[in-house]
Amino acid sequence: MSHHPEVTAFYDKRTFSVQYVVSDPATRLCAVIDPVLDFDEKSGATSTENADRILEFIEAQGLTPVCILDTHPHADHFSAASYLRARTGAPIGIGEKVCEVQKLWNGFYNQPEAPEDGRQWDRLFADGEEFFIGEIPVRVMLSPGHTLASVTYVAGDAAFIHDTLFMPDSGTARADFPGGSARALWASIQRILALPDDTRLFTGHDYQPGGRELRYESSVAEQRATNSHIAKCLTEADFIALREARDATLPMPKLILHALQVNTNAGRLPEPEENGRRYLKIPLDLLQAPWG
Ligand SMILES: N[C@@H](CCC(=O)N[C@@H](CS)C(=O)NCC(=O)O)C(=O)O
Ligand SMILES: [Fe+2]
Repeated sequence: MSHHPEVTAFYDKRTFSVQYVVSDPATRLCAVIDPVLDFDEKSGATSTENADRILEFIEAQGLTPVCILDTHPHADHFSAASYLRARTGAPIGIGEKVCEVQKLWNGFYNQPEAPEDGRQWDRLFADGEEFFIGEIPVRVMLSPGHTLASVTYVAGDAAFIHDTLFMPDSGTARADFPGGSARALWASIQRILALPDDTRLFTGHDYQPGGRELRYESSVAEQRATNSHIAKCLTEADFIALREARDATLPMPKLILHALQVNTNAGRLPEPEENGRRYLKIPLDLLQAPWG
C-alpha cells in the first residue's frame, strides 16, 4: 500500500512560487517545503507574510512540523527556512550538494570567510537518503540541472519536484544559472518520469501561461504524455537543444543576485552592520544581461 500524504499548496503571486505543507493524516506531523520569505526589491523591505500564513494553517489544523525543507537554493526569492526554524524549532534540510553552491557563490560574492560545509542546515541529504514525516516515508532523489544541488522529495505517492518539470503547458525549468546543466536536467527528469505513473507531482512554480488558472499538481503519466518540452523531445540531444535555445532568450531572475547570498545561508539575512542595518551585496558584471 502506498502512503498518501495530505498536500496543501500556498501560492506566492509575487514570485509565482508554490510552497507546500505535507502532512501525515495518521499522526498530524508535517513538513514544510520551499517556504518564501517576502522581499520587495523596490523598497528593500522584508516581511514574513507567506511564512506566517503557513504557520497559521499549521496551527489551525493541529499539525506539528517535523522539518522545513528546501528543494534547492532558490534564485528568484528568499527561503523562509531559518525564519520557520526559529518560530517552530523544526530542523531545516536541503540536498548535500548545497556545499558546492556555497563554494561557487561565496567566490562570486568574494566572501572567503563564509562557511562552505552546509553547517547552516540541520540536515544535508544525500541521494537515496530516507526519513519519515510521521508514518510517511520520504526518499530524497538528487535532481540536478536547474541547480547543482536540486533534490526531489518523494513522500509516499507524492513527489515534490520543484524546478524540474513545471505544469505540462510550461515545460521545464531553465538550466542556465551558474552550475546549471540541461544535460543533467534531462537525466533528472528521466528519473522523475520513472516513478510510478500515478505518482502525484507537485511543481515549484506556476507562471500561469496565457493567464490560465493556477495549477501545480500533475502525474507522471500526464507529464509523459503532454509536457510541452518532454513529449516532443525524443532524445537527450533534442531536449538539450530546445532547453539551451530557450534559455538564451531568458533574462536573469530579477532577484538572483539578492537571493543567492541569502539562500546559501539557509535564508538568513546578512548580519546587521554596526549601525544596526542589514545590507545585501550585488556583484556587478558577473552575469550577462539579455543584450550580452
Ligand atoms: N521573471 C521571473 C523569472 C524567474 C525564473 O527564471 N524562474 C526559473 C525558476 S527559479 C525558471 O525556470 N523559469 C523558467 C522560464 O521562465 O521559462 C523572475 O524575474 O523572477
Ligand atoms: Fe528555482
